[in-house]
Amino acid sequence: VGEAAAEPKVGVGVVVVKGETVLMGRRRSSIGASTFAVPGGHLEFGESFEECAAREVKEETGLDIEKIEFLTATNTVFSDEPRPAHYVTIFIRAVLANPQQEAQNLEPEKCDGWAWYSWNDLPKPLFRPLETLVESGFNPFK
Ligand code: 8DG
Ligand code: MG
Ligand code: MG
Repeated sequence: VGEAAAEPKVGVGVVVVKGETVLMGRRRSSIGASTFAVPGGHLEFGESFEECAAREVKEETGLDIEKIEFLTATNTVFSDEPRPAHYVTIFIRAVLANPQQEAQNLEPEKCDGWAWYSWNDLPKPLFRPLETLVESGFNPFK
């Protein structure tokens, strides 16, 4: 079957921090549809994690980020999806280059809209890689 040739892919998830909050939006994309995720996307050939993070955040929200740093990685097999997938997610933390800048929903076919959420009061359900990150006790504010 088609899945026999499938390979794990690398996703980059960007935890953009503003004050005590992080930027999240409800996904419309096929994998994890209607779950809340941080901005991010596929690592492109030749790209650093930091370049991918800045590019995806810009493409999806228009925001410029800085202080881009590696947080941790998660390993997620989406076996229940219509098209099974396996992602290694590189989680990155960053802050806004300009804290006054507003997030725009630049890919409305992929996301319902962006909002800032407190880490202690995250929207549900979370996209699975993010849920794994939260359940591990990880806190981007510590
Ligand atoms: P791209 O083609 O623009 O690179 O990707 P995209 O259209 O932005 O797709 P995406 O679904 O936002 O990201 C690509 C994959 O990255 C997604 O299908 C699964 C993986 N991914 C994770 N964790 C995270 C996460 O926390 N946020 C985002 N946005 N994607 C993630 O494994
Ligand atoms: Mg994306
Ligand atoms: Mg994208």
